[in-house]
Amino acid sequence: EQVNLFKKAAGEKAVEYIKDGMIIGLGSGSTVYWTLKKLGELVEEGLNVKGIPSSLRTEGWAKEFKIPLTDFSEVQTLDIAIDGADEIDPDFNLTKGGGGSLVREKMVDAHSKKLIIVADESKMVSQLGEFPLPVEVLPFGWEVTAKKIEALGAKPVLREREDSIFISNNGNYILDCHFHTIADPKKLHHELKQMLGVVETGLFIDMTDTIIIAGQNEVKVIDH
Ligand code: DER
Repeated sequence: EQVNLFKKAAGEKAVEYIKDGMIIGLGSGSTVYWTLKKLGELVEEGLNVKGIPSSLRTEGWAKEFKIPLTDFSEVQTLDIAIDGADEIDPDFNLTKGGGGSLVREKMVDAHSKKLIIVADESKMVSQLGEFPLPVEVLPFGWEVTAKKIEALGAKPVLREREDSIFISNNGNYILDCHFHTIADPKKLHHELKQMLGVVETGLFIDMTDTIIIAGQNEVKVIDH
């Protein structure tokens, strides 16, 4: 339906930033799917790039689209990362992790010279927090970790899929934390990050260079 057309338009637009010889951070999610599909067409036409996938699902799509892959044993700095988001605030801070790939996404995005976020207009918010914040936690003692997050004012819900506990690509659990509003995302990220048992949060702070937003009439490119 319409939102899928917006995702496709935003995802495909990002390919314009990809130049021959680049090492690309391949994000995760249904919007980035369209970036990967379009990139595969350019690779078929001779574009010479390599990508590091930020999830097993993205790795599968990259292979399907014959995008050559590499990894951090070969490169430590990527030229550009293209990723999606669940929420984008006016400072370009993000909530991510809806798809459960936030740790590898942050690893890929943080080591790229430029981070481009592709999204449909529904992801733009005035303040982060309505989308439950995904937090990746160690399975060992997750109940205690959840209690500490609760003390920060959230209702943490252990993510399940098909009646069993969701396991991330890194073998960890994800708590979807219902804060409702996050007034200071940077402060909350640091409070969570230093908690014993927390692996990583879905708050991507001060990382985004450009957002590509598709809506009713247009695809907007906004630099930070
Ligand atoms: O899980 C993630 O972080 C994804 O990037 C997600 O935030 C975007 O998913 P979508 O493009 O399928 O909406």
